[in-house]
Amino acid sequence: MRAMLSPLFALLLTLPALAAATDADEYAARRAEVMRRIGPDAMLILRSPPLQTRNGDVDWPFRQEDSLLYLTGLDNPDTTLVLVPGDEAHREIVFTLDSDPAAELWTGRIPSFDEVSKRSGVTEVVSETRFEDFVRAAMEGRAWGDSASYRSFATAGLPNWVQKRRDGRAVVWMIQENRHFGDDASAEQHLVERLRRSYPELQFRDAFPLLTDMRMVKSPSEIATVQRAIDATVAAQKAAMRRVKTATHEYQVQATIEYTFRDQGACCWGFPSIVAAGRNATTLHYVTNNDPIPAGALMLTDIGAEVAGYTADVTRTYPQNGRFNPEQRAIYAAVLRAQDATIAMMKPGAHMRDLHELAIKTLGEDLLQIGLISRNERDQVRMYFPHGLGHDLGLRVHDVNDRTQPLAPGRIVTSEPGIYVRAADVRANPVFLALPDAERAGIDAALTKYADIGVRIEDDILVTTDTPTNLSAGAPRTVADIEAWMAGETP
Ligand SMILES: [Mn+2]
Repeated sequence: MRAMLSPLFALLLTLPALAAATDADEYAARRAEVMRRIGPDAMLILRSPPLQTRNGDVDWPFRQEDSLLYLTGLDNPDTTLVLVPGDEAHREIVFTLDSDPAAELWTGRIPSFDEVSKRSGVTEVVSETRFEDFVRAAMEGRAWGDSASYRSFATAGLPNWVQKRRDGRAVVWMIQENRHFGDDASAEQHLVERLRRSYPELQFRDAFPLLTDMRMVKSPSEIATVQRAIDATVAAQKAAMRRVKTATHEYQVQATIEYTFRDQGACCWGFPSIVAAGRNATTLHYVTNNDPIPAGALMLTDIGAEVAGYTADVTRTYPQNGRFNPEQRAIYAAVLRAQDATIAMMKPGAHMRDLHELAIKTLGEDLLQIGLISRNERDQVRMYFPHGLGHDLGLRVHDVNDRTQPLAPGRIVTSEPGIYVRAADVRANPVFLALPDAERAGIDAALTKYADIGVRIEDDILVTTDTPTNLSAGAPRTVADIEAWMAGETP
């Protein structure tokens, strides 16, 4: 699969780093599918999130709402998409920022309406200042236009829509995931509440499940974009494995990773880098990355570059000095074997929950051999592997998914088993404490031997009709490959 796509990648690499791999026709096709699903009585409204203040005059970097990006490719703030499948003249409208030379002096160029139209494929592009007027005009059967006289004499802007509203058939679709009320209410929530008060006959539907269903299976252009993010991440893992040999602190390895992301053309990370040395690797979401790196310790780097809105998510664990010691090697081999077993099963029809159970059972076999558990029982394994096996990957690092659906070709999912030996936690665990004395004594000895070892291995797997494709296979993964790469024996 990688070989097959490589001419496309060569082409993509010649484009500016942030250019979307998806073209306007594909965005148009996605919107057409949304309109087919919501039907002629619907209006869908998707809005950008507001800019968030970091402190003083400084904002957090802007991130477009995922589904708005998915349907338009537009990554600017103050963007709204409206779809009205039943009104021929205004089926698709984008509201966006006006050009503003005074503002552009400070914050950079605002794309012209023409550029917005070319990128998204939406022909009707309108100033975002007219969105409120549009909503009122649509609901009340007025025209909406630039001048008052135009409004007075023109016919209704959305004649079908207003009739459906009066008949009680009209349905407004908005994303209502993570809905908050009161002071935390989103702009969407305020709009819903206002519309509900003014037009009690309107119906409202949450667009999130529909968009989740569409976004789960990735198109070829999405797969190519995720691969670009993964390639930058693989390069960062390889650089980190070499850097750690002379680094004294975690942040130096983090710097090498994030330098590589940018150097490879990724905009940024898709989630904060986890760069954990020694026992910090047993903290699942360790992100402070400030500690010294003990000599010979294991280094765990769980990282993902982001390209055109899509993120990678790859974890590698490797010894600071380039050689696994016997205890590290034993734990590593167990995690690798569980990962191999689960990746092989990532085929159409499989359920992630079953693969999670497979990982628990496989890890249990080795944990029993190692002596960290006394019987291969789920509760005992969970003392060392407390998280899930994996997740979908896409516009979010934990991408939208419907857990009732089995895997299908075009899904990209991670496999990330781990073993974390937190000896004090295990000794205080009710599962451990309930064991007979002899079993506890055996585990206790193993805990001392393997204390503070944390290993996670994570790859990004494309489900196909046949053998699953490991999109992140370029990052050394076996003990032999990691040691050879760190020794500089492999290019
Ligand atoms: Mn992950």
